[in-house]
Amino acid sequence: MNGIRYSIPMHLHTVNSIVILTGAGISAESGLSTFRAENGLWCNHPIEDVATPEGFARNPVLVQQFYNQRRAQLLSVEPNAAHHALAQLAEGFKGSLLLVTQNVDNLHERAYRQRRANANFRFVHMHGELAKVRCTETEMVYDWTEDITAQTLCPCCREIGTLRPHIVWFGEMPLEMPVIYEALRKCDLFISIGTSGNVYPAAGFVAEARASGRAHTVEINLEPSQTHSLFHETRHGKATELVPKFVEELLSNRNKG
Ligand code: BV8
Repeated sequence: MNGIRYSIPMHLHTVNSIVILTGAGISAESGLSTFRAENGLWCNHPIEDVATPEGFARNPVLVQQFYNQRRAQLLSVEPNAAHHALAQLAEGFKGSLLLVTQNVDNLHERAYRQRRANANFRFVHMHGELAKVRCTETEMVYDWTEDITAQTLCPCCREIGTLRPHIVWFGEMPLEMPVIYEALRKCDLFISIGTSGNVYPAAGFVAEARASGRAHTVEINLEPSQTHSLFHETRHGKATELVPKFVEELLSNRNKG
């Protein structure tokens, strides 16, 4: 289904503050599995086994293997046209822009690293990052591209068994929530891209943005999400087709001044 309910209302060329939320759907066309599709990540690995602190305590080897495999996969995928379009927005949009991703891959940063994002651009991985690990003793976070095994020595406490993926599991507090909520309260455009709207608090962000009465809200997704009815505007289709078009509209509207 490739439906566009409304075109961008012309008043949006006055947009000064944007919040963008992305989910697994924006990385799907780069070859990374989403979570809830037929062959998705949660179909082969029950959430409680691999994405909860209890699952990690029960079987750390299984959980480390689950993340080792996904971390290694980062080396064989590239950002797609949707990631690059958002990087172009980060460079071309002169107002304040917060990009919040639920994704733990590094495809957004690899796209905007190829551009000069402007000073008003901020980026948040609210569910953590595959390319980072954390010491469970000291909470120190380290960039990490290798596997973690039962023999991996922690760089800070020089122990084995103390490193975990720097990932927010179910039941854990997502990262940078105060920054996110403040931006949602102030934004005049909220865009949700490639998420099913199943996971909170991210799925509640559209309601947070609408609470101000000022924000225009847009869903860009392959199909209607769980929260699609809360959006002023929905565009259903592939991210690599719809996101570049949306960014082009935004940047050309903005330039009309
Ligand atoms: C928390 C890391 C306390 C792991 C993940 C109400 C309020 C607050 C909490 C809850 C609540 N109700 C329930 C909860 C608890 C729970 C929760 O939401 N459970 C759900 C299952 C009901 N939430 C939590 O535990 C969170 N912590 O609540 O702390 C708190 C309370 C209030 C305020 C602050 C704190 C922690 C949640 C984080 C869990 N960790 N990830 C990992 O990645 O391995 S969540 C996991 O789901 C991923 O991060 C993923 O990003 C996220 C969401 O999934 P999606 O990204 O949407 O992926 P999905 O496959 O579902 O959908 C993909 C979409 O893309 C589809 O719609 C598809 O159509 C579309 N698509 C596909 N291809 C394309 C496409 N679109 C465009 N183009 C394409 N080509």
